[in-house]
Amino acid sequence: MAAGLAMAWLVAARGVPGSGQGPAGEPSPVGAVPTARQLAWHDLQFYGFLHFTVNTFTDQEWGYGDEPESVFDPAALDARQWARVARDAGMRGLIITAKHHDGFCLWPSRFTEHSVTRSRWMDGKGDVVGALAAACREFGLKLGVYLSPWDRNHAEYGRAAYLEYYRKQLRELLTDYGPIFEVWFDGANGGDGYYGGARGSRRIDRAAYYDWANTWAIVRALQPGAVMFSDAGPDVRWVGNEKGVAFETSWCPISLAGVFPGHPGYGKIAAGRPDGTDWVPPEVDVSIRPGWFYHQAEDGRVASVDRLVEIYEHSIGRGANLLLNLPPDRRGLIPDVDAARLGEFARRIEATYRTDLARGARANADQVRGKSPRFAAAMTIDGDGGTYWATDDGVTAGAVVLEWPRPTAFDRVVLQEAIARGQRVESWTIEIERNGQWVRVAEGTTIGYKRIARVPAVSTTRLRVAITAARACPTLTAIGVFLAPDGR
Ligand code: FUL
Repeated sequence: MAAGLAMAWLVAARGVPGSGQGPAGEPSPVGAVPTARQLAWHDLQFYGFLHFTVNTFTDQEWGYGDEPESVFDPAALDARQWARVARDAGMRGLIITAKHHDGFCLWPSRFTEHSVTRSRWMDGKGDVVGALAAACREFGLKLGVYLSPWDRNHAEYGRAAYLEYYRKQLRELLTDYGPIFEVWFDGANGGDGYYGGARGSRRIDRAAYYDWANTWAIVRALQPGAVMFSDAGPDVRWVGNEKGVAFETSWCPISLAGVFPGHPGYGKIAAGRPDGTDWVPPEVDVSIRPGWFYHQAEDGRVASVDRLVEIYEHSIGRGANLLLNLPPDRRGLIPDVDAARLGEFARRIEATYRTDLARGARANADQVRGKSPRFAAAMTIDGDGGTYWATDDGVTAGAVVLEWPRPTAFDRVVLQEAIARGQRVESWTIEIERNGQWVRVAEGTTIGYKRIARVPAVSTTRLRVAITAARACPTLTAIGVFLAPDGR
């Protein structure tokens, strides 16, 4: 398939201009809109990363590619423990480094011997990807794979033969392990490596060498439900940092023409833009420890519960998905301290978001699309992600007021747009009524799939969410109101 053709077929669907269905019909989509597979991905919100390979045993972050297979020797590897820890934390899936930059394969690939097959683990008969796939099935999690394009072990890296090898490995992973929800294409390339003994530096043309359009086509053919992650999407994009923070103003649309994984100017476009041509939402990848791989020296530096809550609110709370890394240790287990910390974090999140106080309120709006009950303010508090409040075409500001029979205390307000119609809201405010006056307690810019607004702990009978600017008539599918039990 010609690269251009493949590109056109792969990019996210665009909005259909001018398909207005009248004032009481759904608003026309605005700009780029998500595909069905992207909508399903947005709903996942939170899933885990597993960085595990020879590096775990050599104490490296980037293996050079000359590590003997025998170093990979976990004494008690238990993929069920990984899945249990992830599921208990509310994660919906796990993505594993099937192959990191060092080239060592965690599954018995038919195309190389540089894999678990030559390790001591299970006398060379083990398959980490297979064990994880089985554990994910058992624990109701989705499975994703990271297959590093950069391979510091392979003799042909930088030449055409390596690309063939890479694609064969990809086909293997996408054929042998059941449904894959996300394929992670990393953009890193540091140049030097072992390269089959040549030991040197190999430069590649990042824009051309990997011929991404035709690699992506393999994923579409073998796993049509999977999203692909890279700096250039085509389905999910990098947020631009590894610190656990999405942009305060964050647009799912972005213009990706000419962008490729590892693009040097990526930082400048990472926030997206309202008029971006492609719907490619951001994913926040961050580790629970300083490193991506396990290092004993970092056992005392596991993120605190407060830090994890901050990451959650700065990623999921800014319209992105959160990919939190939990590196297994040399035993082949998620370390006890990480598992315990994650559990505490999950209990905090659960306690905060268990009870949506908006459900006990009445909702009214100053603007309702076509004055139709289908788009009434009540749609924001009905617990149904398929219904939403909207205004008439051409009306780009409006407010929903929630009213409780008794004073209600809260410290977080969650807003969600009906993103299937495109990302529309440009700014919003949150006010509470105090002594007959509206007092502003929060304001912000974009919403997207979800925005978590922290507000000073307040008690009131009336809360007003105002959309103050939007690219077209705004939509809100949910307004949630919550109180953290311990005030944090
Ligand atoms: C980076 C890699 O170089 C790191 O080792 C890690 O895998 C991270 C998630 O992506 O680009």
